[in-house]
Amino acid sequence: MGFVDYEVKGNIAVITINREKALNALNSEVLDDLEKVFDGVDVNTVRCLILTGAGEKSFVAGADIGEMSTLTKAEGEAFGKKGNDIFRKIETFPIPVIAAINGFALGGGCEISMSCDFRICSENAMFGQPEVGLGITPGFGGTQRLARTVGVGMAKQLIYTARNIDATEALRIGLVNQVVPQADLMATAEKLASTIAGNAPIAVRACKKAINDGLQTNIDDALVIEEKLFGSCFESYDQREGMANFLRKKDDPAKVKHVDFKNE
Ligand code: DAK
Repeated sequence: MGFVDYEVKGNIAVITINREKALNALNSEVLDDLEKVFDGVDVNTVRCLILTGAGEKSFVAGADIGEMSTLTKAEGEAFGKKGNDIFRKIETFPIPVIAAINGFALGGGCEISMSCDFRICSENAMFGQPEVGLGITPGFGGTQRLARTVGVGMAKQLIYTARNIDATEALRIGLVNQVVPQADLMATAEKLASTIAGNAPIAVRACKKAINDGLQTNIDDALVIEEKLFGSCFESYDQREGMANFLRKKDDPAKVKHVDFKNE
Protein backbone atom coordinates (compact mmCIF):
# COMPACT_ATOMS: atom_id res chain seq x y z
CA MET A 1 0.00 0.00 0.00
CA GLY A 2 1.31 3.49 -0.87
CA PHE A 3 4.55 4.10 0.95
CA VAL A 4 4.45 1.01 3.16
CA ASP A 5 4.77 -2.61 2.01
CA TYR A 6 3.50 -5.56 4.00
CA GLU A 7 4.61 -9.13 3.42
CA VAL A 8 3.44 -12.10 5.46
CA LYS A 9 5.88 -15.03 5.63
CA GLY A 10 4.12 -17.82 7.52
CA ASN A 11 3.75 -16.68 11.10
CA ILE A 12 6.03 -13.64 10.79
CA ALA A 13 5.64 -10.53 8.63
CA VAL A 14 7.80 -7.73 7.28
CA ILE A 15 6.68 -4.10 7.15
CA THR A 16 8.83 -1.99 4.83
CA ILE A 17 8.74 1.82 4.73
CA ASN A 18 9.14 2.44 1.03
CA ARG A 19 9.88 6.00 0.05
CA GLU A 20 13.38 5.32 -1.13
CA LYS A 21 13.86 8.52 -3.16
CA ALA A 22 13.58 10.57 0.03
CA LEU A 23 15.55 8.00 2.05
CA ASN A 24 12.25 6.80 3.54
CA ALA A 25 11.66 10.12 5.35
CA LEU A 26 8.39 10.21 7.24
CA ASN A 27 5.82 12.61 5.85
CA SER A 28 2.12 12.58 6.81
CA GLU A 29 1.25 10.14 4.05
CA VAL A 30 3.90 7.63 5.16
CA LEU A 31 2.64 7.92 8.74
CA ASP A 32 -0.96 7.35 7.60
CA ASP A 33 0.06 4.31 5.52
CA LEU A 34 2.08 2.92 8.39
CA GLU A 35 -0.88 3.20 10.74
CA LYS A 36 -3.17 1.45 8.24
CA VAL A 37 -0.71 -1.41 7.79
CA PHE A 38 -0.34 -1.94 11.55
CA ASP A 39 -4.14 -1.80 11.93
CA GLY A 40 -4.43 -4.52 9.29
CA VAL A 41 -2.04 -7.03 10.88
CA ASP A 42 -3.84 -10.23 11.88
CA VAL A 43 -2.23 -10.82 15.27
CA ASN A 44 -3.92 -14.21 15.54
CA THR A 45 -1.79 -15.63 12.75
CA VAL A 46 1.25 -13.33 12.67
CA ARG A 47 3.36 -13.71 15.81
CA CYS A 48 6.27 -11.34 15.22
CA LEU A 49 6.83 -8.32 12.96
CA ILE A 50 9.97 -6.87 11.40
CA LEU A 51 10.07 -3.16 10.54
CA THR A 52 12.63 -2.07 7.95
CA GLY A 53 13.26 0.52 5.24
CA ALA A 54 13.47 0.06 1.48
CA GLY A 55 16.90 0.06 -0.18
CA GLU A 56 20.41 -0.34 1.18
CA LYS A 57 21.09 3.22 2.22
CA SER A 58 18.46 4.31 4.67
CA PHE A 59 16.11 2.89 7.25
CA VAL A 60 14.37 6.25 7.83
CA ALA A 61 16.25 9.56 7.40
CA GLY A 62 13.91 11.35 9.76
CA ALA A 63 10.67 13.22 9.66
CA ASP A 64 10.17 15.02 6.35
CA ILE A 65 12.05 18.30 6.67
CA GLY A 66 10.29 19.81 3.63
CA GLU A 67 6.87 19.15 5.13
CA MET A 68 7.92 20.40 8.57
CA SER A 69 9.61 23.56 7.31
CA THR A 70 6.39 25.54 6.91
CA LEU A 71 4.44 24.25 9.90
CA THR A 72 2.81 26.66 12.34
CA LYS A 73 2.98 26.02 16.10
CA ALA A 74 -0.43 24.30 16.03
CA GLU A 75 0.45 22.27 12.94
CA GLY A 76 3.77 21.28 14.52
CA GLU A 77 1.98 19.97 17.57
CA ALA A 78 -0.50 18.09 15.37
CA PHE A 79 2.34 16.53 13.34
CA GLY A 80 4.11 15.55 16.55
CA LYS A 81 0.93 13.94 17.86
CA LYS A 82 0.36 12.02 14.62
CA GLY A 83 3.86 10.55 14.87
CA ASN A 84 3.63 9.92 18.59
CA ASP A 85 0.31 8.10 18.24
CA ILE A 86 1.56 5.68 15.61
CA PHE A 87 4.92 5.16 17.37
CA ARG A 88 3.04 4.39 20.59
CA LYS A 89 0.85 1.96 18.66
CA ILE A 90 4.04 0.17 17.56
CA GLU A 91 5.47 0.21 21.08
CA THR A 92 2.31 -1.28 22.59
CA PHE A 93 1.49 -3.54 19.63
CA PRO A 94 0.38 -6.89 21.04
CA ILE A 95 3.12 -8.87 19.27
CA PRO A 96 6.87 -8.07 19.18
CA VAL A 97 8.24 -5.72 16.53
CA ILE A 98 11.93 -5.99 15.60
CA ALA A 99 13.55 -2.99 13.89
CA ALA A 100 15.91 -4.16 11.13
CA ILE A 101 17.90 -0.99 10.47
CA ASN A 102 19.44 -0.98 7.03
CA GLY A 103 21.15 2.43 6.96
CA PHE A 104 20.36 5.95 8.22
CA ALA A 105 18.18 6.06 11.34
CA LEU A 106 18.18 9.78 12.01
CA GLY A 107 15.72 11.91 13.94
CA GLY A 108 12.30 10.32 13.44
CA GLY A 109 14.13 7.25 12.07
CA CYS A 110 15.99 6.68 15.32
CA GLU A 111 12.76 7.42 17.17
CA ILE A 112 10.62 4.90 15.27
CA SER A 113 13.31 2.24 15.81
CA MET A 114 13.11 2.92 19.54
CA SER A 115 9.37 2.32 19.54
CA CYS A 116 10.15 -1.25 18.38
CA ASP A 117 10.94 -3.96 20.93
CA PHE A 118 14.61 -4.11 19.97
CA ARG A 119 16.94 -3.20 17.15
CA ILE A 120 19.43 -4.99 14.96
CA CYS A 121 21.29 -3.16 12.21
CA SER A 122 23.57 -3.43 9.22
CA GLU A 123 27.21 -2.32 9.38
CA ASN A 124 26.45 0.87 7.42
CA ALA A 125 23.74 2.05 9.83
CA MET A 126 24.00 5.56 11.30
CA PHE A 127 22.01 6.79 14.26
CA GLY A 128 21.40 10.24 15.62
CA GLN A 129 19.00 12.91 16.79
CA PRO A 130 20.03 15.90 14.64
CA GLU A 131 17.02 18.04 15.57
CA VAL A 132 18.76 20.78 17.57
CA GLY A 133 20.81 21.47 14.44
CA LEU A 134 17.51 22.20 12.69
CA GLY A 135 16.15 24.43 15.43
CA ILE A 136 13.69 21.92 16.90
CA THR A 137 13.53 19.26 19.59
CA PRO A 138 13.14 15.57 18.79
CA GLY A 139 9.38 15.39 18.37
CA PHE A 140 8.49 11.74 17.97
CA GLY A 141 9.48 10.56 21.44
CA GLY A 142 13.27 10.89 21.13
CA THR A 143 13.76 12.88 24.32
CA GLN A 144 11.87 10.18 26.22
CA ARG A 145 12.81 6.86 24.61
CA LEU A 146 16.52 7.53 24.00
CA ALA A 147 17.04 8.26 27.70
CA ARG A 148 15.15 5.11 28.60
CA THR A 149 17.16 3.05 26.11
CA VAL A 150 20.76 4.23 26.56
CA GLY A 151 20.60 6.15 29.85
CA VAL A 152 20.11 9.81 30.63
CA GLY A 153 23.70 11.02 30.26
CA MET A 154 24.32 9.38 26.90
CA ALA A 155 20.91 10.49 25.57
CA LYS A 156 21.54 14.09 26.61
CA GLN A 157 24.98 14.07 25.00
CA LEU A 158 23.65 12.66 21.71
CA ILE A 159 20.66 15.03 21.60
CA TYR A 160 22.51 18.21 22.66
CA THR A 161 25.43 17.61 20.27
CA ALA A 162 23.25 16.35 17.36
CA ARG A 163 26.15 14.00 16.60
CA ASN A 164 25.55 10.90 14.50
CA ILE A 165 26.99 7.59 15.63
CA ASP A 166 27.85 4.52 13.61
CA ALA A 167 26.71 0.94 14.13
CA THR A 168 29.69 -0.01 16.29
CA GLU A 169 29.02 2.84 18.71
CA ALA A 170 25.28 2.10 18.69
CA LEU A 171 26.12 -1.45 19.75
CA ARG A 172 28.52 -0.23 22.45
CA ILE A 173 25.92 2.03 24.07
CA GLY A 174 23.14 -0.57 23.85
CA LEU A 175 21.02 1.18 21.25
CA VAL A 176 21.16 -1.94 19.05
CA ASN A 177 21.48 -5.59 20.04
CA GLN A 178 23.41 -6.83 17.02
CA VAL A 179 25.31 -5.56 13.97
CA VAL A 180 25.47 -7.73 10.84
CA PRO A 181 26.62 -7.27 7.24
CA GLN A 182 23.92 -5.62 5.11
CA ALA A 183 23.47 -8.80 3.08
CA ASP A 184 22.63 -10.77 6.22
CA LEU A 185 20.30 -8.25 7.85
CA MET A 186 16.90 -9.53 6.79
CA ALA A 187 17.85 -13.20 7.15
CA THR A 188 19.08 -12.48 10.68
CA ALA A 189 15.92 -10.54 11.53
CA GLU A 190 13.70 -13.27 10.09
CA LYS A 191 15.54 -15.96 12.02
CA LEU A 192 15.07 -14.01 15.25
CA ALA A 193 11.41 -13.39 14.43
CA SER A 194 10.86 -17.08 13.66
CA THR A 195 12.48 -18.10 16.93
CA ILE A 196 10.11 -15.77 18.78
CA ALA A 197 7.15 -16.99 16.72
CA GLY A 198 8.00 -20.59 17.65
CA ASN A 199 7.49 -19.88 21.34
CA ALA A 200 4.13 -19.73 23.07
CA PRO A 201 2.50 -16.59 21.63
CA ILE A 202 0.27 -15.83 24.60
CA ALA A 203 3.31 -15.98 26.88
CA VAL A 204 5.41 -13.83 24.52
CA ARG A 205 2.69 -11.19 24.39
CA ALA A 206 2.35 -11.27 28.17
CA CYS A 207 6.13 -10.78 28.52
CA LYS A 208 6.01 -7.73 26.23
CA LYS A 209 3.16 -6.23 28.23
CA ALA A 210 4.78 -7.01 31.57
CA ILE A 211 8.09 -5.41 30.56
CA ASN A 212 6.49 -2.33 28.95
CA ASP A 213 3.89 -1.68 31.62
CA GLY A 214 6.20 -2.57 34.49
CA LEU A 215 8.83 -0.06 33.38
CA GLN A 216 6.28 2.74 33.70
CA THR A 217 5.63 2.14 37.39
CA ASN A 218 7.31 1.33 40.72
CA ILE A 219 8.74 -2.14 41.43
CA ASP A 220 5.87 -3.21 43.74
CA ASP A 221 3.17 -2.39 41.21
CA ALA A 222 5.36 -3.80 38.43
CA LEU A 223 5.59 -7.16 40.19
CA VAL A 224 1.80 -7.23 40.55
CA ILE A 225 1.54 -6.63 36.79
CA GLU A 226 3.86 -9.61 36.28
CA GLU A 227 1.88 -11.81 38.69
CA LYS A 228 -1.40 -11.10 36.89
CA LEU A 229 0.05 -11.80 33.46
CA PHE A 230 1.82 -14.93 34.75
CA GLY A 231 -1.50 -16.14 36.17
CA SER A 232 -3.31 -15.48 32.92
CA CYS A 233 -1.04 -17.98 31.12
CA PHE A 234 -2.49 -20.80 33.21
CA GLU A 235 -5.72 -20.70 31.30
CA SER A 236 -3.99 -21.43 28.01
CA TYR A 237 -3.54 -24.56 25.92
CA ASP A 238 0.03 -23.41 25.33
CA GLN A 239 0.90 -23.61 29.04
CA ARG A 240 -0.72 -27.03 29.49
CA GLU A 241 0.95 -28.50 26.42
CA GLY A 242 4.33 -26.78 27.02
CA MET A 243 4.59 -28.17 30.53
CA ALA A 244 3.15 -31.58 29.65
CA ASN A 245 5.81 -31.93 26.97
CA PHE A 246 8.56 -31.19 29.49
CA LEU A 247 7.19 -33.86 31.82
CA ARG A 248 6.87 -36.38 28.98
CA LYS A 249 10.52 -35.69 28.12
CA LYS A 250 11.61 -36.39 31.69
CA ASP A 251 9.58 -39.57 31.73
CA ASP A 252 10.89 -40.90 28.44
CA PRO A 253 13.21 -38.89 26.13
CA ALA A 254 11.77 -40.79 23.16
CA LYS A 255 8.50 -38.99 23.77
CA VAL A 256 10.05 -35.58 23.02
CA LYS A 257 8.05 -33.76 20.43
CA HIS A 258 7.88 -30.34 18.88
CA VAL A 259 5.22 -28.34 20.67
CA ASP A 260 2.89 -26.74 18.21
CA PHE A 261 1.70 -23.78 20.24
CA LYS A 262 -1.80 -22.74 19.32
CA ASN A 263 -2.10 -19.18 20.60
CA GLU A 264 -5.04 -20.24 22.75
N1 DAK B 1 13.26 14.86 4.93
C1 DAK B 1 12.98 15.05 3.62
N2 DAK B 1 13.77 14.63 2.63
C2 DAK B 1 14.91 13.99 2.97
C3 DAK B 1 15.27 13.77 4.31
C4 DAK B 1 14.37 14.23 5.34
N3 DAK B 1 14.59 14.01 6.64
N4 DAK B 1 16.45 13.14 4.34
C5 DAK B 1 16.81 12.97 3.05
N5 DAK B 1 15.89 13.47 2.22
C6 DAK B 1 15.91 13.51 0.76
C7 DAK B 1 16.85 14.57 0.26
O1 DAK B 1 16.24 15.85 0.26
C8 DAK B 1 17.13 14.08 -1.14
O2 DAK B 1 16.03 14.41 -1.97
P1 DAK B 1 16.26 14.98 -3.48
O3 DAK B 1 17.09 16.17 -3.30
O4 DAK B 1 16.95 13.85 -4.18
O5 DAK B 1 14.87 15.23 -3.96
C9 DAK B 1 17.14 12.58 -0.97
O6 DAK B 1 16.44 12.32 0.24
C10 DAK B 1 18.53 12.00 -0.85
O7 DAK B 1 19.19 12.69 0.20
P2 DAK B 1 20.65 13.35 0.03
O8 DAK B 1 20.89 13.74 -1.37
O9 DAK B 1 20.80 14.37 1.09
O10 DAK B 1 21.57 12.06 0.34
P3 DAK B 1 23.02 12.07 0.99
O11 DAK B 1 23.50 10.67 0.84
O12 DAK B 1 23.87 13.17 0.44
O13 DAK B 1 22.80 12.38 2.54
C11 DAK B 1 21.70 12.16 4.68
C12 DAK B 1 22.04 11.48 3.33
C13 DAK B 1 20.76 11.22 5.45
C14 DAK B 1 22.97 12.39 5.50
C15 DAK B 1 21.03 13.55 4.38
O14 DAK B 1 19.96 13.31 3.47
C16 DAK B 1 20.46 14.16 5.61
O15 DAK B 1 21.19 14.76 6.42
N6 DAK B 1 19.14 14.09 5.75
C17 DAK B 1 18.44 14.74 6.85
C18 DAK B 1 18.64 13.94 8.10
C19 DAK B 1 17.99 14.59 9.26
O16 DAK B 1 18.37 15.72 9.69
N7 DAK B 1 17.01 13.90 9.79
C20 DAK B 1 16.27 14.41 10.95
C21 DAK B 1 15.09 15.15 10.47
S1 DAK B 1 14.38 16.00 11.78
C22 DAK B 1 8.28 17.03 15.70
C23 DAK B 1 8.01 15.89 14.99
C24 DAK B 1 9.04 15.16 14.47
C25 DAK B 1 10.34 15.58 14.61
C26 DAK B 1 10.60 16.72 15.29
C27 DAK B 1 9.59 17.45 15.86
N8 DAK B 1 7.19 17.76 16.24
C28 DAK B 1 6.12 18.06 15.41
C29 DAK B 1 7.40 18.52 17.47
C30 DAK B 1 11.38 14.85 13.95
C31 DAK B 1 12.39 15.53 13.38
C32 DAK B 1 13.30 14.90 12.46
O17 DAK B 1 13.28 13.72 12.20
